[in-house]
Amino acid sequence: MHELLKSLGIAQLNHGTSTGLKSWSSGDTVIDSFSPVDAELIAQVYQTTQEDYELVLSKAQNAGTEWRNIPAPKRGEIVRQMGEAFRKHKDNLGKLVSYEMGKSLQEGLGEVQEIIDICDFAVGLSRQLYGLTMHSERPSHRMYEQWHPLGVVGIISAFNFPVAVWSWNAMLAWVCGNVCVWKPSEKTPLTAIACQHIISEVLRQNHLPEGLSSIITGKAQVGDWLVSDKRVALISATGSTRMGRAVGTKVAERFGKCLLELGGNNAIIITENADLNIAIPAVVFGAVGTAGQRCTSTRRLIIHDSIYQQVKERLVKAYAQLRIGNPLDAHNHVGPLIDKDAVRAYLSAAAQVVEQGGKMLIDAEVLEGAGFESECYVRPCIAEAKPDFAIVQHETFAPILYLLSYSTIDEAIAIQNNVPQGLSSAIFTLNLREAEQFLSANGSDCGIANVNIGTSGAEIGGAFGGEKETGGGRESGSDAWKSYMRRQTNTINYGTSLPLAQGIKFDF
Ligand code: UN1
Repeated sequence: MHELLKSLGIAQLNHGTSTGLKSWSSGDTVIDSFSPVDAELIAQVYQTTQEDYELVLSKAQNAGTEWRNIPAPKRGEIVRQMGEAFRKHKDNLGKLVSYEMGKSLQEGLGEVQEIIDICDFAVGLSRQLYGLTMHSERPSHRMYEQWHPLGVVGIISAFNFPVAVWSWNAMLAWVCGNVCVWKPSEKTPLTAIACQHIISEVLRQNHLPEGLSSIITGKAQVGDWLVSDKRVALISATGSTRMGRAVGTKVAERFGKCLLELGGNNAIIITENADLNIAIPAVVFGAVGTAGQRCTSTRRLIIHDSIYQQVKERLVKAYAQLRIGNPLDAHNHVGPLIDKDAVRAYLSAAAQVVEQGGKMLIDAEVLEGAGFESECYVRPCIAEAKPDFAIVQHETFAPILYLLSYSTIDEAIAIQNNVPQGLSSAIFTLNLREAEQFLSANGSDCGIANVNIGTSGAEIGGAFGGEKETGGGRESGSDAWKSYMRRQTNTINYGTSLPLAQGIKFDF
């Protein structure tokens, strides 16, 4: 591990050895980063003090003035170099993501691939920050709109995608001419520091100010400084609905901009016309992949009653084949939960579904013994439930799948929509009418609606986010870049008179 950290520019702080991280802080309080894989203390990271925070913000503001004057395609060139740097570090960073967060190595590498892909996307975008031109109603007038940088963008990210979600925000924010201050989850600070090292190297080589990219580390208090700070034009926050509600309210109070990507309670509808040979693997991947800790994880399965029994049996059989264990071993399908709090939430949800009248088909269990010393490895479980159970309405960040049944497609769609969250949804059907109804205005109310693919694993090219308690924000592809810029409408009079709009006369 020491070698891996060193290759990413991180010097270990534990066991009294010296610091490579001191530059991020002058304080004494440290955050421990434990791996859920084997309970090892990977390293300790200094927590940002208020003094550090002030320094970070003033450096960010200064860097912002310089950066916004560099033409967007030139900013794109810097982001291109960042993408190259991430290509170079893909293996080591992917491994660190897997070890610090506990997701499979393949998924850790996949996250770094998302960074590389969004860099490529952002490079192209840097020549496509288009505004529209409108026809003025007045003679000899031209009207158009342009997009300007916002200034400082604050990024708050969650432990489950410790690097990819940051990059969706940061790479777009940078080509749009902003500077970024990143507060990563206190559960995964090292992967963030590794990214910062990779970015700062590129900035140094291009003689750009380090304030273009900063990290602040710590718990909610540190995030609160960022959220309440009028100098931060946009807060992009990923995490729980509870966190998003607090952040959204504070940012709204100061009329800042907010991009929220919060909880999901994602469902797959399996109709009687589904191809079960693709539906079953999609459900299993969606429900147990990343140990059920994606915001897009499949939590509810809405099954037509004519095939309910068959789907249930096939799922129980598939779950029996799952291998739970060290995520760095490619042989395993399911790694650990992030920490023991997450294990407690998993056990509590499993108990609640039974209390509320549900039936466990595969019981909740915390695995013990060799290889499971971290006490974070849990058995993915399946419960039969009813759509309106309080626990089914709630997002539990763990591999618990609720089976629900329906008899008409209208009922299935109503069940899918009848939760507070609105991130991702899917239908498995070979029937055109069912598929189109699901995608229509009367269909799924989610930000993501898929046909014959599962709820998780979105590509970077589409806008990512959802409705209702998911927060309404969109990140990553399509025109999500517009959230990182301010729109200005310009009207230019190149004539010799001053005609007023709406036919108003003002003679004197
Ligand atoms: C998240 O869990 O916050 O669609 C993001 C997916 C991933 C992103 C998930 N590409 O599952």
